[in-house]
Amino acid sequence: MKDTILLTFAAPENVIRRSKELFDSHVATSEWTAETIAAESAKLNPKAIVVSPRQKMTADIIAKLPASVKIIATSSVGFDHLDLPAAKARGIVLTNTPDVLTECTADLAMLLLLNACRRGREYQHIMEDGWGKSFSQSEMLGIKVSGKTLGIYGMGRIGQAVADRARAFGMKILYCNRKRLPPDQEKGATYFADLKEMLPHCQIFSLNAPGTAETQHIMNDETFALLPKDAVLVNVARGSLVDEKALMRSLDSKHLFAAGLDVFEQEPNFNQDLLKYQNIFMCPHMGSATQETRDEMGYRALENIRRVLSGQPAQDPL
Ligand code: 8YV
Repeated sequence: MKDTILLTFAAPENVIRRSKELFDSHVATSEWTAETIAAESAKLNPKAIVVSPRQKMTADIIAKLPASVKIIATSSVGFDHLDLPAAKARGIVLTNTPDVLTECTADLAMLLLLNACRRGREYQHIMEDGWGKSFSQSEMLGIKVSGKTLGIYGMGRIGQAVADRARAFGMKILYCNRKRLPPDQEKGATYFADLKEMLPHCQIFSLNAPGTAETQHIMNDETFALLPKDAVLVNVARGSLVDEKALMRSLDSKHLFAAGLDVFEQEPNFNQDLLKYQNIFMCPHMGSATQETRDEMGYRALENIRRVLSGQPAQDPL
């Protein structure tokens, strides 16, 4: 008999197909709330639950899960929505999906970087309004990307993939990370142990660290002020890293030139004041949103479940 699992959000077709091949898989047609996950689990007694970052698996929710649940597999690399100690206390294995989304998330960081520097949002609006007026050689100018100094906060897989792409644009790479990387991963980038020492050198600054208590509002009034004038901020990590009110103040004072954001303090109901800033290029948390990557993420979550339910160690334990 196949093990019962819950797929608690509208997963890609290929992932649903694979889940049904492997398991007695109950699939949500739209994203369940965490409360619905607890209620459906109490009814169906699944052995595994697949979740996504918008479903906050707090200690309260985890306490409501039936004893049948052996693993919660998040289809994401980030795991700030999972209460690790609460799951551990109940003997529930938690897993994530690293590696498979590295490239697409780094691609999206470049999309944000280029659009923020080159005024993509404003150009798009001009075209949508019919253009109709020539611009002089001194109007609507952006920031040259090639040759700029890019600072990366969080030089894990995604940070390194952003650095690889930026090198192709002739950018100089600085990074701040808990640990200095070995030379084959550092690839000539300059290490800073202290973010505050790195910020004054970052013409473009990319956030690539996880959302934790330590990184909460790492970008605030003080740290924005440390960036050089006309710096550009890129965030594909977590909205919690940026104090959005401080970001707006920095844009208001014309200290920051622009920002590219894929993630927000509140999602999906983000602070609408951000929309007033034509120099913020925004995406609705789409870093991993390609057909190929979303399939790979789902497969990886299912593989973690398959291993754990067959008595093997998970591939990606948290
Ligand atoms: C989400 C993400 O998984 O992996 C992460 O940490 O934030 C994304 O890849 C994706 O938005 C689906 O919810």
